[in-house]
Amino acid sequence: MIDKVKEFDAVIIGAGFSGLYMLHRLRELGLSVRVIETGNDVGGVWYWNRYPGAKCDIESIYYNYTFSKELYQEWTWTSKYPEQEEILNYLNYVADKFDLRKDIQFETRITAAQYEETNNQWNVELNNGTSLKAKYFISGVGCLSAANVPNFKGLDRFKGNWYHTGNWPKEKVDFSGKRIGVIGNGSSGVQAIPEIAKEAGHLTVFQRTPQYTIPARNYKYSPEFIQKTKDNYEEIRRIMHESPTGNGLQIRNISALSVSPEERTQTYEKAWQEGGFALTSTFNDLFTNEVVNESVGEFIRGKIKEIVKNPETAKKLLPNYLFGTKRPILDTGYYETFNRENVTLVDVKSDPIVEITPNGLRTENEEYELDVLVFATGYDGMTGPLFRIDIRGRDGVSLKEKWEDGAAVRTYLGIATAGFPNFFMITGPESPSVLVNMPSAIEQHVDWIADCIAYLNQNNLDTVESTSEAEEAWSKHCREIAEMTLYVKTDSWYTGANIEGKPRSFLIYLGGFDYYKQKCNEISAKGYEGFVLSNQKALQ
Ligand code: NA7
Repeated sequence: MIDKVKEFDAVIIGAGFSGLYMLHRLRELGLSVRVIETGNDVGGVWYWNRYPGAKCDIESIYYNYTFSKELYQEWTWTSKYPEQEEILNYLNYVADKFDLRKDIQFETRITAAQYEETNNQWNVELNNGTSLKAKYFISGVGCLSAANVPNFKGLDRFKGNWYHTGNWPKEKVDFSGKRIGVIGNGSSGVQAIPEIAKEAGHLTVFQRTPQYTIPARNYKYSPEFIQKTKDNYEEIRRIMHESPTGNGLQIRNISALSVSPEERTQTYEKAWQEGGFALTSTFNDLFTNEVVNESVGEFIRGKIKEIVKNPETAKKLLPNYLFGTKRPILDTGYYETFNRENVTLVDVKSDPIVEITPNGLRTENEEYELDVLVFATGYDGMTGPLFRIDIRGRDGVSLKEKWEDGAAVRTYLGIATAGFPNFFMITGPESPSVLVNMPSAIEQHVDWIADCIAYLNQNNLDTVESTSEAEEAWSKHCREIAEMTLYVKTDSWYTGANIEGKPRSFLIYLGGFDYYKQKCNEISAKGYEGFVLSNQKALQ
């Protein structure tokens, strides 16, 4: 049972991968901590993303914590790409093992938080009308947790049930024999569509942009492989914490232009057969050279034409944006699903959705009768989850006001922002976050934040705040790197283009996780260069 204490050393938002480990680290330092979680249990995105087919597309042996060797030895993953339920079980296991639940307040949402200069504290307001005080206010909101339900006219009049993949109910949704519509075909839609098709009476997929997806070719791990992984714990941890991507993926250091077109195609074919992200690691210039990028795009388009029997449907499925500039997707039988008799593909770019009707959905040219509507329409990424809380720093200025024009998002290392003392963001905007292995990024941020707080305590300090100059330089560095890549050339959630009215800006650090970590370590080794550290109590 959560007690009635109202004042803490730290309040953390969210009990996902970030919040759980942050709680553990701060408790180890002897701090009093309260985690506030909206769901009724731990798990974060893995608590909410229960849609059929939901799984992780990072190898399970890397998609976990490595802070505890014992935990790594105790937990056994069943397959290469873990399903949502297995990851949720893992996070529950972690919560039990480290006795974390006693400091987590479930079914509660943080609505607002203000920094109070007079007492150098954060006042954290909850949706139950109460509030908490904390010296440190730490966000573990995640990068992709603010679900985007497009503002379609008429949704409130729809007579059937509708769901967003990122906010899926705990009870099983019954699709059997029903007419289902799925809007969206990013990672979530591509995972859900083949599973829903198996059960539905009829499935209509409303696709705005055709996507590249690669077969995951998931498989069960053998006991020998698992044992070897556990024996190699130190090496796994090293890879997760020292590689550019934070996982085992290694990009071959060879240009696609240095080999013949035949050899290039053979290489792509071999990687396609291997499955997973092997294709993205074939050459070192896939994401920097448009000619090379087009060669892999053409290869995948060839595969789609081979797999999908109806030429009209195949044509609609052919993507033409630069491969990899939207998040690459792994699938299990996605293109094959369009060979099923109970599946129809509708191109809503050429025939846009006009409204949701009481009985289904209407495009400019057609009306579709539906019993269930599934929104696989993604997220307001990076800033979305932070903006859903009214976070205010010095002089009552809100984060939203400070970053009002999206191009003006300014952070130092993606961890802190000037004017918001003692506020830390785990995998915030302008950190490597979602473009590397999330658990690696999370462990590194949590460790850095915990070390920073320990440093303050050891040095009789109580306040840390980024300088405007440091964040200006960091943000400029982030933008300059992004501009050198092909990512900025495509509309995606990476650029904010998926959210109506959101200013375009690339909010993920692309300089490599290894370099990023080194930079963070250098800054802390120099006594937290770019931050102002002080003892406000002594000054008051
Ligand atoms: P994504 O990747 O943002 O995909 C959202 C999908 O929804 C995508 O196909 C969108 O089409 C489509 N969409 C969004 N809004 C609309 C409207 N208004 N009309 C029609 N179609 C729409 O989200 P996911 O949940 O699949 O994946 C998010 C991340 O989670 C993923 O990258 C992994 O990192 C894990 P669009 O392409 O914008 O034309």
